[in-house]
Amino acid sequence: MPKSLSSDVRKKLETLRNRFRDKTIGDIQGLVTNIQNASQRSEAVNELVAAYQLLHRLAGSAGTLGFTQLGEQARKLEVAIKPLAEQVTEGADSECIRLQLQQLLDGGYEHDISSLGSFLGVAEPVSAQWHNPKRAEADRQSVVLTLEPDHQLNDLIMQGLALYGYQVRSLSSGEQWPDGMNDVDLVMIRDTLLQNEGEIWLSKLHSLPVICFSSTHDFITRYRLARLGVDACVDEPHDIPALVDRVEQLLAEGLATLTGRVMIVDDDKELLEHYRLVLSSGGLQVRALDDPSRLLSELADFRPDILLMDVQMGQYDGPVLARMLRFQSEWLSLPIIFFSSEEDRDLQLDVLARGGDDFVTKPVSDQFLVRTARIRCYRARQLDKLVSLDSLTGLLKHALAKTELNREHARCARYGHSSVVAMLDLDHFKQVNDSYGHGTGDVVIKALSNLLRHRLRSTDIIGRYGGEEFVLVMPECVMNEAVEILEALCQDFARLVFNAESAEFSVTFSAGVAALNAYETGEQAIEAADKALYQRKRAGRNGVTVAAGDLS
Ligand code: GH3
Ligand code: MG
Repeated sequence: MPKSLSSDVRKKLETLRNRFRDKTIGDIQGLVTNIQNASQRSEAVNELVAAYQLLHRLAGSAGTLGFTQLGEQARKLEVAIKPLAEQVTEGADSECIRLQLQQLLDGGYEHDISSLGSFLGVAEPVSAQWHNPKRAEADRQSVVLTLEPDHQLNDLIMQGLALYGYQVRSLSSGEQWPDGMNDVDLVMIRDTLLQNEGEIWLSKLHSLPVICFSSTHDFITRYRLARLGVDACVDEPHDIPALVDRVEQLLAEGLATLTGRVMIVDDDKELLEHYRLVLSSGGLQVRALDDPSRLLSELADFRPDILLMDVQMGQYDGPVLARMLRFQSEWLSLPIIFFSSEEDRDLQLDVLARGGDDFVTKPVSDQFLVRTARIRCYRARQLDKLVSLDSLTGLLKHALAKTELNREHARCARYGHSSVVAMLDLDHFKQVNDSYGHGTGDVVIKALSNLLRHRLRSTDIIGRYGGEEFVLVMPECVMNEAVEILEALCQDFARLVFNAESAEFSVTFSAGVAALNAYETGEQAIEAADKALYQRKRAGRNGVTVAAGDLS
């Protein structure tokens, strides 16, 4: 749903704008003096450099802060004076520069400079809006709305989804979209309901993800559904594990494209604060830094998805900082995007060659800033995931799960809290593969990982340890609690019905648990949980066993 800026953010943006206006009035007075001095005395021509730098800064920042006309005029004046400022830095003859300036001023530049301040009276209203589609907050039960005319099928879907911890609501066809449905996260709808009046229906769904139940495969129908905004088509909604898999993907994607961690570095304090406000109100986590010399320590502390940086920051040069960051392998893949008012494409390419990834040309509109940051954060995390997440289940890969486990072990030692580690393994899984094929086996593995992801806390660590073996770390959790949670999961997983070759079957899993904090190393805790798991296997599977050392 398009969401306007909250009045609090709007007020802050207005305050910033006023601060910029006040400061710029003084800056422009200084600019006029600089130009006058340079035009009157050849010893003062070096003041042209300060004048050029100010115009360059205004051209980059004024538009972003709402003074588009001022920014455009400053750009025009900047371009005109640039050759003279360059002559000054190259040490050309002062008197010759002074005469050229005089000529420029006589040709109308003097009038333009003195009337620059009048553009401070023309600002766009603070009214940026950006799309903030609904997002399921972490740890809140996701709400799914179903519109399926077949009552029996609808009941089956509702019960199946409830097992995974979704809250499910239903609406029958013809029923109006009731008030108070603002918490719905995803909609499932039968294709027949999308005929004729269906278009009106979908318009009510705003930007919610939509799964359509449809067994029609022809191009025209599918194209029409895609045009209506349907995100996924499912043939057989009674296959609950497959359906949940789709739901999980869509919800995770929706959430992921809206969140991200952005670090911004700019020495212009107003501009920096403006970027920070805009990005945070767009739902991103932001760390703003006006002192580039703290870049390395802040990066290590904040670990952003992307880094946005100005090209010129006082004594520091953005591209040089980018190159310096690449000295450390840890930051080799961090996307670095420069804010630049440079229109010189060659210079931009040069900067890219020195370690940057892309440019955003100043002035940057609020909407563009939020959208570009979201997309780039999402892409960056997708790439990161390819490296660290298991492709079948989306869970942490073995090595990363172990690293996280060791980190939690260290935290337990430092803060003295209790955490639990669990090893899980599917029971008689070889038989599943042998009877129904490897593909069906994969569906079962995915179903268990979805169940775990959905039912455990977002702070829990879930890894695919081996083929059909999983590792869990439950931080700040006592043993009784962990056993209770895992036993409930065992029972619910056993109730899931899988479909293959017109046969229905169920699968169970076993778990072994150990108190992470009770062992000297994370490795020893894993071994203890693994032993407990095999005790469980011998004791009849489908349940949870606590490591022997932890029972006392
Ligand atoms: P137990 O209850 O004692 O754990 O018996 P089990 O049959 O589950 O154990 P076993 O270790 O004999 O078999 C595990 C099977 O899991 C063998 C292997 O082919 C299968 N497997 C491992 N990784 C995957 C995978 O990614 N997909 C599929 N479909 N099967 C896998
Ligand atoms: Mg097994």
